[in-house]
Amino acid sequence: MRTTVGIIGAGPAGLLLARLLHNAGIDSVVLESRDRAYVEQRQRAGILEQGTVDVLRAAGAGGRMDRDGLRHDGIELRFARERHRVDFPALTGGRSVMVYAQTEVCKDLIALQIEEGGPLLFEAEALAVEGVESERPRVRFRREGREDVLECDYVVGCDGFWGVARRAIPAEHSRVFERTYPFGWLGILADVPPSHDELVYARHDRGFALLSMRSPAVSRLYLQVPEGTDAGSWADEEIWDELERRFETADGWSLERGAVTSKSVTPMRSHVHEPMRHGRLFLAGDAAHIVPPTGAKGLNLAVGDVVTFARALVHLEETGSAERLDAYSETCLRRVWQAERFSYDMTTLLHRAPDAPPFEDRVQLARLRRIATSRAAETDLAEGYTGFPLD
Ligand code: FAS
Ligand code: PHB
Repeated sequence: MRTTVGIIGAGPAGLLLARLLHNAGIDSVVLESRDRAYVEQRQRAGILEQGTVDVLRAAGAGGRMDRDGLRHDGIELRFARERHRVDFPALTGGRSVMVYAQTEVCKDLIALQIEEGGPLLFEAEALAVEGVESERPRVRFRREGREDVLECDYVVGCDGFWGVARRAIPAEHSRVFERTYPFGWLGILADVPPSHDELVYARHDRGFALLSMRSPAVSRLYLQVPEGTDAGSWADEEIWDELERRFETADGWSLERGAVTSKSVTPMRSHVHEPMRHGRLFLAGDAAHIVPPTGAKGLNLAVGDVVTFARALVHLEETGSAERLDAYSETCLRRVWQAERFSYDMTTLLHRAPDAPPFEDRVQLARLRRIATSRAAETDLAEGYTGFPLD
């Protein structure tokens, strides 16, 4: 097989890249190791930044998002039984976010790809990326028990944290920056209308909690739990009891309970691989960087990377200049480190490390009170949350 851009992985990064290249008249082939049903039901992100919303609309993939997505103009911070709303448009000159699940973004992009785009091969596992320092990089992959080779001009690794692409960058050219956290998130989906009309981020002495949603009928909630927690070890009622404690307020707010339809634990880590490009191999999304989900940045960063790559390749096709492709890693890393910083700040602001000395608790509360009383601090959070501009 032969194509211009070989894309490994049909998560949001790979699918959106294929769409952007299709719209620019550039050939690509997407290899995805799992089947369609798995990719479309895998519960992950739920928040789209303004920039991501604009990109999906411009790519012709915004129809269902605009119909079913929920535009949110703020979030609520909760701490010491106090409530503080952060008004995004007022603080950022009109920016907001969209609650529209990653599963739905993937369904929309897969449907478009199958209808209009190039080949999207499910159950096609990339085994290795070769020849990245040559002009003809190849992806060796296995499908229906047979090995095959995809010859490309460029390979973009959109294969997530556990993918194969990153391994094709020689160790002597790689630098990894990592921070792990001694806790994870126990996440549930529940068939109950959300108990608040915007997301609620709660800092509590017993740990962090997040109220999010998937629709007016489906709630998505998260609890900070010790790292390595087995989701099955928490009974549903225990989860609701603990959520109620952590969302407690002075004004008697209450949490509606409902049937829990899924339960899973997500580990928390910050991870960046530099560079994000080696020869004809480019990394995008979780294949290059991971953020803890507290800042809702994961999916949005992946979108930023593939927009940068697509624009750079179009620039080469139109002008013959590879300057933007050559600046790909540097351009993306500037945005990645801002998102890493924001996600780290939100995580250390709202989670309680198991062995944290009481001094840390006081500092966390002081940081939260600063956000609640200082327009400058509140604006910094609102700008970070609604998203860093795509270059
Ligand atoms: P993805 O991991 O989404 O996609 C990579 C794709 O590559 C997968 O489909 C995989 O099957 C495929 N692949 C892997 N190896 C392959 C191979 N060898 N050959 C072919 N295909 C291969 N972000 C939030 O903002 N909020 C959240 O609540 C949130 N929850 C998360 C929960 C979990 C468990 C995880 C892991 C991430 C979560 N994130 C969340 C972050 C998430 O949204 C990611 O940032 C986003 O999925 C990144 O998209 P991609 O880079 O496309 O990678
Ligand atoms: C989600 O809805 O899944 C979600 C929302 C905000 C976050 C993380 C996850 O910060």
